[in-house]
Amino acid sequence: MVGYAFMGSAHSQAWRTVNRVFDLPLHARMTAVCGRDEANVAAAAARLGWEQHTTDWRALVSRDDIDLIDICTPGDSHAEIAIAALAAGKHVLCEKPLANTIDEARQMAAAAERGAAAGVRSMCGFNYRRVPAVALMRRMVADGRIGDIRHVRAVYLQDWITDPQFPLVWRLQKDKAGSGALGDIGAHIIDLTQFVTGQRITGVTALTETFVKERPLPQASSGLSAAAGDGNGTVTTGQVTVDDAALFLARLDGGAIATYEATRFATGRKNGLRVEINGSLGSIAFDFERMNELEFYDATEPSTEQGFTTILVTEPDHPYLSAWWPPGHGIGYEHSFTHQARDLIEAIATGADPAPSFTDALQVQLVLDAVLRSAGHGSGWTDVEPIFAEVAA
Ligand code: SOE
Repeated sequence: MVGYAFMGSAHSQAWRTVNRVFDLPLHARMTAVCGRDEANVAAAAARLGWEQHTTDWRALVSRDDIDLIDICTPGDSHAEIAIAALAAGKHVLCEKPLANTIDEARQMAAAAERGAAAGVRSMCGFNYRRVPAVALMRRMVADGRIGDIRHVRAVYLQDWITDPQFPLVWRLQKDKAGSGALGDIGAHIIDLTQFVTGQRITGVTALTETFVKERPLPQASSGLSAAAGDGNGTVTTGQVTVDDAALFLARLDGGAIATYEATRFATGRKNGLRVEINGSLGSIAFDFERMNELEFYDATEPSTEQGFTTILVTEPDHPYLSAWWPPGHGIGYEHSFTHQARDLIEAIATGADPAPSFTDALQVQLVLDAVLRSAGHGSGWTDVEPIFAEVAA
């Protein structure tokens, strides 16, 4: 694994757990973790359960006893690491968003296609697909339970940078993160809604905003709880180069229309990911803050009995859940990463191509790009570029 901060911890938890919960044909061995700072990566290896540590990711990629590279770094290093790993014949799991630019994402998707032809698997880490209620939502939509989809309404609301004194961490720097709320959390709701509906976004009209344009530099390049200043009382500031919030309307290729909102300024909302889909025969809604539940409205029921039903998604017949606790006991955020590891291991073992592929993640990147282009041109209608240039010709 390369990187060991928030996502690295979540992935490590998954690798530690996956074979203890799921019966799989392959066993995950946590061989080595990589980070730039020797002392910190050594401590992380001990804390997270990795056998060895290194400060050189290239050393991991060239080792014969490593089969899979898990990339949990900021977006500016995804492409280089993933392409080198795939070329060396390693399977790759890469955190979202896939890359910082479309060019990089295209190169990664091409490397993944070449890898697939040689039996090398790659997957992008859109973990919310693996929440059982979301997987059930997709199954019910595919089974026609809500009929033809008309509306998709998706929000992802956080508030961890509302304080203007919160420091300029890497997620607020375009060269490191590619974009702000849009790529970090907007990418999740783009992927999730496309996954659930089976429809893809074709065009958008968008608005972005950066409310706080300058922030104190952080003590260290860290994550969601960094401190400002140099530790000696001196605080210098830097420019925020990404969006704090991104809103857009979209059309999907199956005829649905959609609204999306991704913001880090929704005061009081910590990880408010909510998606509602309205169809000709019913509606279905998911709220991450109640992640063991799904709301379902069945318009084919007698009018006297219609109403939103809350499905408690904890039954063994629900996706992933036969491996966990008895009905009603519930699961949490980290389980989505364990399910992600499960699905990837199974794909590697069976020789299947896992989803979301790098090409799927490239398509999300193309939507992000369309949003930024629209926002940069007075919110004008902007088509999402096709994945394959020749398809457009
Ligand atoms: C920060 O906004 C963050 O950690 C994202 O990077 C993750 O993808 C999301 O799951 C939670 O919030």
